[in-house]
Amino acid sequence: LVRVEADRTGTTIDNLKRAFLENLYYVQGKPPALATLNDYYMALAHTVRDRIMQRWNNSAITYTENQSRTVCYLSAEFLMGPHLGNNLINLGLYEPMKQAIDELGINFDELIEEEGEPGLGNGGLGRLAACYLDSLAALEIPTMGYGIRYEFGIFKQDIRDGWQVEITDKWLRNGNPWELARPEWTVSIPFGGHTESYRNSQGVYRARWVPAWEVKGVPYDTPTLGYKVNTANTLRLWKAEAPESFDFQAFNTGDYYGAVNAKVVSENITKVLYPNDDEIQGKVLRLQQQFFFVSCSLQDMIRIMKGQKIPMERFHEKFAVQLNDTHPAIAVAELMRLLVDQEFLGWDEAWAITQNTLAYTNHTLLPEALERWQIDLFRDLLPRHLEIIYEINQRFMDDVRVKFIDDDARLARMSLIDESGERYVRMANLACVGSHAINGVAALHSELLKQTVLKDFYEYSPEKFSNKTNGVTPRRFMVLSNPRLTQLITDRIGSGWITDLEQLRQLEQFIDDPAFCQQWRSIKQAIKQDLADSIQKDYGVDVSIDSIFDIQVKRIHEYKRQHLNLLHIITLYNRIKANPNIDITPRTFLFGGKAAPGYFMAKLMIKLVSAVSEVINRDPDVRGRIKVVFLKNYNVKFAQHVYPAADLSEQISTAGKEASGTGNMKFAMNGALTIGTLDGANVEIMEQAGEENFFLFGLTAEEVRERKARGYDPKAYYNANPNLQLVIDRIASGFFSHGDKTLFQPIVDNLMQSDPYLLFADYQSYVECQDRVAEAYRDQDKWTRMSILNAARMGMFSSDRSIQEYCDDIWNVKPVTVKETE
Ligand code: 26W
Repeated sequence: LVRVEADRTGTTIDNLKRAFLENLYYVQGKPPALATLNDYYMALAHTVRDRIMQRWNNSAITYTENQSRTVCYLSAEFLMGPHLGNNLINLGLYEPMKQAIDELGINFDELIEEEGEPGLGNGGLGRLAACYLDSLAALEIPTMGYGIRYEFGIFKQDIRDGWQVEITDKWLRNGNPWELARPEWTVSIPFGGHTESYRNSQGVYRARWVPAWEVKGVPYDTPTLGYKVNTANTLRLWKAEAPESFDFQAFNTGDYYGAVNAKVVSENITKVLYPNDDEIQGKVLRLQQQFFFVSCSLQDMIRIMKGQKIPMERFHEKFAVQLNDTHPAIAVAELMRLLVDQEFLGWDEAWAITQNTLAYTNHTLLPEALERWQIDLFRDLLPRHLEIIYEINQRFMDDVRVKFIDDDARLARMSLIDESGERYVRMANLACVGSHAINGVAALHSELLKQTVLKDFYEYSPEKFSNKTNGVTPRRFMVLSNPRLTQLITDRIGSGWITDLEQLRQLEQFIDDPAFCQQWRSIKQAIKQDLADSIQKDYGVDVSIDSIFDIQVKRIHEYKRQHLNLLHIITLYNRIKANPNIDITPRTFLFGGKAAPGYFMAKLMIKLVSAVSEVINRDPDVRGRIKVVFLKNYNVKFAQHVYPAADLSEQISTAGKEASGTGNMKFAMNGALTIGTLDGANVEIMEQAGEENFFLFGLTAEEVRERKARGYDPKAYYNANPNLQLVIDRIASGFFSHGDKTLFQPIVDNLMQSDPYLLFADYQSYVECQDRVAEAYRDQDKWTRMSILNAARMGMFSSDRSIQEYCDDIWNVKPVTVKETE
């Protein structure tokens, strides 16, 4: 047993102060007189990290000794957000640490704000992975998160002249105090080449992959703490490095530049996150990334099995591997290769293990986002995997043929290979066939999956399908980001809600308590003031906290319909222009979100928000009653300031398009009301909150389908609706673009000619609903009651509930308590 001095891990205020100063001196190498803000941040981070280590080591020892069944969450993205505050919350040290730092005369909140974030994800899918790691640790489930350590994460967004500009995200520039490299567990990843068959010593034919090149995968580990438990799990991210032998070989033959080039090519694999969360691009580098991290992770699991002397036949008993969308779906073929070619298991046994190990979560219905790889590209990179996929497919097609006799069309649709034109490997089909469980991420989405993109697979194996409605962690998105509300709630109902969010229902008893309602309201106002101050500082725009804070923050997408929001804003503006003395409920419209760099329409939508804001914010007729601001570089860190400040949450995607949404949940649990369509998890949010506490508008998914089948004509809506006409004509006339009629023409033309996301069909319903919002806000007492009821009824959207369902229904895994030493 190692004894560690109080200075290293003690938690009294004096221990913390001394530890902080020591870390400043010995880790940063600075006396206070020379320390920068970043030095202070780093010293604080190390002080926190020292207090994590014992939990991390004890967890590792416990899991090893008990050979614990372990969840492996495979995800190409983990959008973790800043670690410092979250770790302090989970350690239960936030308040003491704040006191210690403040007593040293250093502003603690400034140090929290100093931390950047590892932007290793695009949006919903990556953030969900991070929430799930938090809940897995809170529930004491042995877990490994496996992913990619991108050198550059999602780009930093600047806005210049109203346009998005992308800046490289050098998140590792100042060092990363939260990770430890583990070079001793480096693995080797083969690529390219060809396959051969050979006879083993018993004379049995086996396949062998003779790769053309290889790269090294080096693991970097970050601890993920559970809330006030001793569990510290691991997020293991892989960095690609050139194998040294490569350099030496080439160097010895005199090809120095060839050697350097090989190094560059290898290390490129984990250079940058693909910033798309919509369309697939079919780039070989992305397939390299996917195979790289999947192979690293599966080889790591095999190493762990061997270390614990567990026979390979029991792989599925040791590990439950979740595929976060199809990005890691190559795991189906790679696990087969490792078990058959490397561990010499028979095909049938390996296949049973593979299916029992893997499970697949689908996150999107958009057909353009379904991953597929050109056969030639796939074969060049992964020749052995293509053979394995053909073998899986042949057996699978035989099974389908038996179950659905004489149905060639079905066979063609279900085949792992798309042969309708140019040939492709279909990753969703591969994931379905290789998994024992398949799930969608909200009730509606899971139903639509069964009726549309995965229909054939549902009919073939209905028992594999289930729904797991998404959730978010209340530790980061309430306790950390909204301390004032947390305090108020805890004062009334105790702190049990933090790990059992259903307990928020106890707040319902206070909706008629005027003191409580007053406190609830003044907290919201105070938070709005903080955001208003930062908007004034960063954008020079004055916003009133008595206006409705009406917020839409999420990736910019046509299906998410930020431009429908704009149509409403312009409608209000037109009303003011027609009648400057009109009585209007003041509103502050806030937008935030990144557009994929190659997504022209999304970038033009950002420009339109900026253009509209410029006109409206300075038109004297408006008299400040409506304001529009595009908040640049929306990320997790900024999100934490945004959700608590919202009055109204915009969740206005075309019904049937948003798989779930998770921002919708973060808003509602912080007391925002939602204006939304019956899409994704909005359906369940409304069910929970009660229809009377939710602003519903728009066509249902079913109606959208019918409308399109019947032949949708946006012009008919335009011709029939003078207000809509006025809005569209304003944009088309160049009113928002200094007279330039061409600038926004692509948006206008798109809406007038096809309107694929049915903005025009939903316009009237949306505007009328917004009028109800404006009316409701005038009755502040009523609004506050609705706000409290929303928060009180969001218990089911804790990621603890989601994870419990995954544990029970898919992973079959139980908590393992980690004991405290000393
Ligand atoms: C290959 C390009 C690509 C990249 C990422 C295609 C698709 C994706 C993701 C699946 C997109 C994504 O983040 N989906 C979101 O997942 C969230 C978590 O389940 C849901 O809440 C969102 O509704 C869904 O859009």
